[in-house]
Amino acid sequence: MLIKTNREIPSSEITPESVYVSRRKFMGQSASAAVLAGIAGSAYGLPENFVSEQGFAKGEPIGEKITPEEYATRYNNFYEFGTGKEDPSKKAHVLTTEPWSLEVGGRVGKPGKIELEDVLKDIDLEERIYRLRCVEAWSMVVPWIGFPVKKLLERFEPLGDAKYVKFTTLYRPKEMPGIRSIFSSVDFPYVEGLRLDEANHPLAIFSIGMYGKVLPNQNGAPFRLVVPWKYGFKSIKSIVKIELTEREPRTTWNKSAPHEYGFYANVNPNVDHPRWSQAQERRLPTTIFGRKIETRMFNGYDEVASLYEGMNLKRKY
Ligand SMILES: Nc1nc2c(c(=O)[nH]1)N[C@H]1C(S)=C(S)[C@@H](COP(=O)(O)O)O[C@H]1N2
Ligand SMILES: [Mo]
Repeated sequence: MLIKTNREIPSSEITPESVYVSRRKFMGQSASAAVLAGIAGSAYGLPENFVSEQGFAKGEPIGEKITPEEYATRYNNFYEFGTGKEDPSKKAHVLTTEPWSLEVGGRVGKPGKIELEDVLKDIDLEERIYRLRCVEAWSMVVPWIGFPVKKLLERFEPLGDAKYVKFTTLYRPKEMPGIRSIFSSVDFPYVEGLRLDEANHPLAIFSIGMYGKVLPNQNGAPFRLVVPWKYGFKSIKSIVKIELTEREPRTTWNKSAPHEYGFYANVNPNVDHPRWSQAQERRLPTTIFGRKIETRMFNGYDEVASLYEGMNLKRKY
């Protein structure tokens, strides 16, 4: 579903049922990434501004305004660099993101290590405009660049008994001051998880870029998850390890405060966080005095509802 709308239209005049996801394949064939990989001085095989260089305008027509890049890249959660919203943009530049290898193991037929550059050589990248809503009730609309999670997992041949996927972030205290800090409230390495069928849903992507460029470090370079129907903390950044498991993995936020952060963490206006309501959100850019908008079930991505049929989402929060 791809509807062209005038980006100048204020979001208030657009029906909420209009497009909330749009996709664009900006690289025609799988060979295109390999072609780009030849460009010298580029990040993991891709040049800076690679979308623009491919001749595509930034941003896709969408029923909601795209959050200005400076907000999406300066107001972040990335506890490895500190707990303040501006810590990641101030401190994450020291992170070395090249080379970057990924380890994939657990219940797969072909476990192994793969260089990110090699992953990108034969995968089609797409731009997807997704809302991301933080559990702290702010949200943003970002043009992500990436590819479906399923595309990577299938290469490693998941076994029949694999039910969950566990993702782990890089643990490198030398470059991550938040790990060294005594004030951190969570354990490292940061771990997240999805049920395998959630990970395989076409809306779940690995992202390597945003706003037409490779990901800034503060947004999870070089390689992060984006699961648009779940609270932001599920979208784990700077992933180095992926394991398929039979059992539900223990996750960072669930371990640190189990009754505040469940494993599922689906955006759900009907289930409050124990300390605040989840019925509304503030769209960046905004202030605490800014206008609130209604939060939608599954962040508006209704097509995932069938994944949870028959489940009590108040208990499985
Ligand atoms: N490794 C890691 N991933 C993380 C986090 C983190 O602290 N560490 N924070 C999460 C939270 S709470 C949110 S809301 C999103 C924020 O993504 P953004 O900074 O790109 O907006 O990243 C998620 N991924
Ligand atoms: Mo968050």
